[in-house]
Amino acid sequence: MSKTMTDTYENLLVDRQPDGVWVVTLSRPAKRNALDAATIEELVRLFSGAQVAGARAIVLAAAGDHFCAGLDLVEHHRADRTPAEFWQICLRWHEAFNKMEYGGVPVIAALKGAVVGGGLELASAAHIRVADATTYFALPEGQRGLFTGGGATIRVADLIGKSRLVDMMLTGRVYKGQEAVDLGLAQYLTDGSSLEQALAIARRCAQNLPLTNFAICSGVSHMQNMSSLDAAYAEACIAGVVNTQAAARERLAAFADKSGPRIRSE
Ligand code: 1HE
Repeated sequence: MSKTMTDTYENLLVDRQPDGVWVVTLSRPAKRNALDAATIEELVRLFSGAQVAGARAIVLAAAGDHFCAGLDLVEHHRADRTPAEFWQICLRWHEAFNKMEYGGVPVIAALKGAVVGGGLELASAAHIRVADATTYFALPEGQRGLFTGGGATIRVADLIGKSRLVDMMLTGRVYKGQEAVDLGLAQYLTDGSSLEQALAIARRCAQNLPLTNFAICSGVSHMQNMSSLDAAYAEACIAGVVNTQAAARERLAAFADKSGPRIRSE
């Protein structure tokens, strides 16, 4: 059994289901799942080991009414950190979120209530975000005399563009509902439970071959960091590996002999 399988966590609940879908629940509801330094370390540990431990897809969920209230402001206040100390804290946030985004396992965030500040930075490192009727997005750092430190300037800008990001940071503007989806803050909006929908999406993703998901959930992000010329080269290289994998032959054979599924609009 790998180390991750035996790991225990204080601030995360990890439910490893038999089909390889893991449900990871942020579990500090009394603090609205605010991210203290210990939780960030647990996220680093979890997302560093998930692919090797056999996770096929991960639902990132939250206990209580709110997904995540961002940086633990009380811990930050009490610790009275130096610039160098908070620089290091932010690097650990980046480590955690980069392990999510580049780790090769699909991460589907089941959002509800507040997805604010560092909570939005966390959500934006997931590959798929599902919002429900209660979900709202904001970057209140500006009003608190702070600045984003967990990747909003990169990932939230990727989702909604620089000018909307700057507006959110300057004014604390809140987005929710269909408008949030139309802007790109989430890909799905459900009238029901975001957890149920995220689970259904995760189960669908988990049916893909692991190497294919690994390429999608690390390669695309890496390629976004490259010039178009280099990204095209890297895409060809990844396709060379993925599209010739032995495990894909069965699926290709099923298409060729007409037993495999056809893509229909309904
Ligand atoms: C917290 C935090 C937190 C709640 N750090 N403890 N993020 C923010 O500015 C959001 C700050 N939080 C809020 O605006 C509200 O708490 C919520 C809208 C999320 C929820 O409101 P509500 O009325 O349900 O809860 P509450 O009464 O405000 O808080 C309940 C408890 O959670 C209370 O603790 P208690 O011990 O007094 O019961 C709060 O102190 C605690 N709590 N949010 C610490 N964020 C790498 S840089 C990232 C920059 C940032 O993320 S800045 C943070 C932005």
